[in-house]
Amino acid sequence: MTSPYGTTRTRVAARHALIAPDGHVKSNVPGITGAETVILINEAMGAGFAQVMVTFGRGGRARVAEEGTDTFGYFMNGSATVTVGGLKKRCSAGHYFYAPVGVAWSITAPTRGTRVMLFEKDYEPLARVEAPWPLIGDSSKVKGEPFLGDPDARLQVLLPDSPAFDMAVNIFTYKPGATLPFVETHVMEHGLVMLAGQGVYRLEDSWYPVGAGDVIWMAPYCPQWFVAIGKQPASYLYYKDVNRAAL
Ligand code: UGY
Ligand code: MN
Repeated sequence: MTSPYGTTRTRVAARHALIAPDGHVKSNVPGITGAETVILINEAMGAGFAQVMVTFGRGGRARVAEEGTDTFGYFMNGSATVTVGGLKKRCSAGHYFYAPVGVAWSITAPTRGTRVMLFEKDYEPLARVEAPWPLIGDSSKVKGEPFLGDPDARLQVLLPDSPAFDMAVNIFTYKPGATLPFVETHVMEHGLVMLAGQGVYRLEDSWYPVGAGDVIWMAPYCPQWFVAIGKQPASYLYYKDVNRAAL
């Protein structure tokens, strides 16, 4: 889309980034064919993980052999068949999968326009802790719990809260006017996509209007806060590195 005078809401700063959909440029990624793939966040930005959006054409597919990363995929729309290790399921909007390090996964037979958001991380094993296991789930079956006691800001935790898992992926849904209760500053890193609604995100010392389709990177210790605005609830899907030692 052309914007007059070369304007965009996109901003890439040293410790955070807002990537608006108008600036997307696709990449060819090994293992993914018949799709438009956009690498939204990765090490080149300064991040410790990758966030990749794949939009499939008819006949498109993703086939990834065993890799050194763990991969989480979330269906934003459309439908396709997912295999992870020995699991297989026809997935549609709101379904998700997790492929641990060393487990092959695939997405095949997508309807045209099927969009999947991937988060990839180099897995950090822990001595004497079991390996994480493959999963295919449905976010509509995951209960939203009040965040720090606020029933207007609800959190759905999509992956098991087990030391085996070194990443969390959650959905946060806010009623209009609800906020993160304080400006968070923490060691965990985030990659985020707005799924619905709108609001204002504070990242470090800047405030950004955001809406569906916007992607945000927050480096470790990036001060962060959100308020939902408008008449509809706002929700976002986000990644977080978890469960590992300080040193
Ligand atoms: O899990 C989190 O750190 C979450 N409360 N952060 C966020 O929504 N920016
Ligand atoms: Mn946070």
